[in-house]
Amino acid sequence: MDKRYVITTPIYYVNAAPHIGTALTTLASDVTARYHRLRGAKTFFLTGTDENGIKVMEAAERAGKTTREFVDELSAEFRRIFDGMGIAYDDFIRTTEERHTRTVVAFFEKLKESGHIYLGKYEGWYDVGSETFFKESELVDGKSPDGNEVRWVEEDNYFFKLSAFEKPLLDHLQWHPRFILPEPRRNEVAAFIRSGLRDTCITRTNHGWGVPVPGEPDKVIYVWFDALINYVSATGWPEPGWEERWPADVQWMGKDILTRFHATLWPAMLMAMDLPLPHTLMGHAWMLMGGEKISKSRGNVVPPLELAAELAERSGCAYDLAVDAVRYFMAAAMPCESDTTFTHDEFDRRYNADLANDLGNALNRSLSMAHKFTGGVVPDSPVELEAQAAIRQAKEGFETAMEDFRVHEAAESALALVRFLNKYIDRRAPWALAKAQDPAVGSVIRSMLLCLRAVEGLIRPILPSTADAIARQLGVAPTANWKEIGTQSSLPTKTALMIPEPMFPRLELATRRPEMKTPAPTEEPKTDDAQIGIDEFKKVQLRVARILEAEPLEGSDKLMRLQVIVDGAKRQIVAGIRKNYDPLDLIGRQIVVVANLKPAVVRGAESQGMLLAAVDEDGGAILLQPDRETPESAVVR
Ligand code: ME8
Repeated sequence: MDKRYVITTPIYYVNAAPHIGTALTTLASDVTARYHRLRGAKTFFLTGTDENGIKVMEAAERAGKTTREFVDELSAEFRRIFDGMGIAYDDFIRTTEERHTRTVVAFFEKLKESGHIYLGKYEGWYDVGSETFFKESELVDGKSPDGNEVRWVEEDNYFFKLSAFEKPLLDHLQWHPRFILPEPRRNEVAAFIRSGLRDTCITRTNHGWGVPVPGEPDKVIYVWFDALINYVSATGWPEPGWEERWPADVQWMGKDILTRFHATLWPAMLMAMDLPLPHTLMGHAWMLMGGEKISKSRGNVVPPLELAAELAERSGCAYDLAVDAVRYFMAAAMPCESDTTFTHDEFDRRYNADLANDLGNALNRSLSMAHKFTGGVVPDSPVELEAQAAIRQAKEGFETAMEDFRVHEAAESALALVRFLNKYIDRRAPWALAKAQDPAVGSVIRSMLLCLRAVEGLIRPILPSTADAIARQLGVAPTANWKEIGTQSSLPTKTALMIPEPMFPRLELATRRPEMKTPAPTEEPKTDDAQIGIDEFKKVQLRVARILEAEPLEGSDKLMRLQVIVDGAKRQIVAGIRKNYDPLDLIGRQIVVVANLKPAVVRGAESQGMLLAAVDEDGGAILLQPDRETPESAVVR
């Protein structure tokens, strides 16, 4: 039988459409689910929407809709966005569904029968923002500890005996070091529990929108008590088969809802019900924008699919790959212990550096060189040991990172293999081996292609469409089994390769979103005829390029014909540097070129750009090159 693996996200309040903060947890969960599916597990990946409570009812009122209309529309919007992001959930639960209400009622009744729930009187300060009661002593300047407005509430209500679980919870934490990750949050949770747990009021009187208390229609069940039960409602409990879907292997969430709710109330409820506890609660940090948490209530939201559509338009990449680029950004920037800040500049930077340059060049160079030097097929030569070692290291790095749910480190491990591949190509210089008719060229090309195939497998949980595109260009089926990654049989010899297709065209500064553009100077500086303004200079696009091939141009004793790679594509440049340089000195070097010069024909050969060189005493060329290794196609200014 297949191994099973259960992953959950929080269920999201439907008080506004999802943004990249909300989508962050769902994406991390999706990467986890896709990774375990590749490892052969039968997954149950659950997400959904939290549709009860005052917060949702008030948002519906503000929108001028009935609560029912409002929750239906917004829940559908969450689904649309998650589907659009390629979130392959196995189930989507809504707390207004009958299957959920039924389970909540069964939970409530069972806990009442077993004496874990009792009727009492509640007086306290209620924070609608977080749907939580606070003591007078917990308020800060008359507001909740999160800074929300509070209102005084007095009601006859049911209480859950949370205080009885202080010791069992602390014992569980002690015996299960992986119950709470990342590690530092475990101490926060233990400190919170040790500071003392009070019984929790789990019903509200006359608050309208929620699951009614059985036999007492004037009361509804407190939204957090009801919401947490979603994880069990979706399993079909108590019907047979629920054990296939519970306990969760990992429950992903933001740190805001870890300590009080998922790490305290939730396991206590499960203990009271005699149900097993989840293996791990993973509480990641926040994504900030402008110094604040990105949140629906703060209004500083970035909608993920708009970000993708805008990227596709600005860069010219296919929409499904732009969605992958957003997924990649979220995975790579995933806040773990500490918060990270989202900026559009950082999003662009990562796109250019990691996807356009590193991944784009690795794919383009590997396939182009295989076409040039081994006839467009995977050669039948041994894979070099250093390539095998790099693949193994990246794969193990990915696995270790995923073991602890460190999605950002897994992404980094996959990218490390891409970077290794680019450096390996520079160092092993297959063009020079081919020229010298060195038989090692076959091994180098096969090693490059196997690295690319391994990259395809490793990035698959994060960038599924990109992985499909790479597999297609390699002429093989998508990696379907994690074990195959890095094996020589995953890329059979003689496989016919496709001509590389550019996937992630570089973003030009000029295509930045309008608010990102550098403001125009208010006053034009004075110029004379010999001087040019900065705007004129900016028209010249200078880029770092890498020389892939070099050979003397026939019929000229001064000119050299170079093939360089710039902006992910190969170009020919004809330059008068033959007197000072030997072709073999040039291959693999980084130089600076004018990238937007109109092509010209020089001695019968087209030159698609110009390189920059200083002029020596005899009028010869001294090539300008960066003083350290530079990201491919870096802008020079
Ligand atoms: O709390 N950075 O729902 P919610 C990182 N319904 N993660 C973020 C984020 C940000 N800026 N903003 C939101 C609820 N999140 C309850 C949950 S579960 C039984 C009930 C993510 O819509 C993060 O996972 O307020 C956070 O915990 C969750 O969205 C809160 O979603």
